[in-house]
Amino acid sequence: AEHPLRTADPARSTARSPLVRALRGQEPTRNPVWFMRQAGRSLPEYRRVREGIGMLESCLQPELAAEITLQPVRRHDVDAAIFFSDIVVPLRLAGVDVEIQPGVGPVLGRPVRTAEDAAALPPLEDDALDVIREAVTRTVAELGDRPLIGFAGAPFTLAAYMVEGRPSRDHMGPRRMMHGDPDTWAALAGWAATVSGQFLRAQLEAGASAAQLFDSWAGSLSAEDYLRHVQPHSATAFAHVADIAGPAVADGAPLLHFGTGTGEFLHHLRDAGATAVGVDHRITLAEAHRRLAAHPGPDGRGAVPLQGNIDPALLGAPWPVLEAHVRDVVASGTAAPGHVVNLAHGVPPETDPEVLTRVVELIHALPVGEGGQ
Ligand code: 1CP
Repeated sequence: AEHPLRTADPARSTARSPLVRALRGQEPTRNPVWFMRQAGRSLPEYRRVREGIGMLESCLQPELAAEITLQPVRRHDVDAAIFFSDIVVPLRLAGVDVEIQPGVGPVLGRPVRTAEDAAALPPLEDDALDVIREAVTRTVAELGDRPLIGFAGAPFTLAAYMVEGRPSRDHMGPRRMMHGDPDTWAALAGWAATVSGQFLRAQLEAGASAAQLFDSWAGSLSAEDYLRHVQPHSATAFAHVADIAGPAVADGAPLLHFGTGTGEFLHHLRDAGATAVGVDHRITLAEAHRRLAAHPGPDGRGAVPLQGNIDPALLGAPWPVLEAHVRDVVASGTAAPGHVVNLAHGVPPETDPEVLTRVVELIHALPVGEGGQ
């Protein structure tokens, strides 16, 4: 039976939005821009509504999650909302003991280190996702023509937290496991791919117009390890929505795929099943485009729309320095068949929100497809 909260309508007016048009390689009416981590600690209105409420608890209150999702849209006039949630929310909904500790990030009560640990991971029951469907439904009702971007953590990035038990720098645990105990790795990454795919599907079915898979830490892998041990699992996550979204569906919701430090294997991110690829600050968009075009995938796709890549470090620079950088990014993006302007990674918490508003105004004022001068 159809779930009452499954309200996705392929004819929704978000199809004409600058974000969706750019991601489909169509000319947008203005340069679309949004920011990873645009909701959150940089906003005083966020700090106010979050007072006394834990991070994961706030994600599981639909009214509050919807309000926080809308805050940066109201303030900055960005071209999309990103659903306020976290990559570990599906873990919590499955019953995994996970907490988000202030100033630290995700922490697991019982890290996954052995075959027994991986085998004991509980399934994510579909009903548990109703709280997510309700938050998405409330959010899209307020957004009108502006798209909501759903998201999930990719299997490697999720597994990085699950093996280490907390944030780490080198991700030695999961990298050691994929070589030393490949069966346990496959079980863990397979579980993560399934909950990630379920989380994506719930958001798209409830009305998100696009979705992004965050493989934030994939840059700690070699291209070979990514291709062999990680890409198949990320492809499984995307496969959960491949009938309603992504490159194989005409007018399907665009699927973005992003990781930091992944410039050496952007084509592998594309070939996991993404419509468009996010780029960090380490290479220009023109160079990312050149690399993708030079490495067509099994489905024949080479160049695809790009997202990025304003260096968050420049958000605190004097305005003329930041302005010149933003103009360069927009100009560089014209190489690609479509460009959604974003940061190269998340908004740093100490960012002055007025700077973000000014960056959005600048990007919207620049001619479409022309960038700089
Ligand atoms: O109390 C708080 O405000 C905690 C900070 C916070 C916030 C605002 C965390 C803890 N998560 C979030 C929300 C969040 N997380 C969003 C939605 C809002 C938005 O983008 O506007 C999204 C998309 C995420 C996704 C997320 N969580 C990623 C992928 C994106 C990225 O930045 O690379 C990752 C890696 C996480 C894990 C996580 N959750 C929180 C923190 C501080 C971290 C990173 C920890 C680390 O450094 O490893």
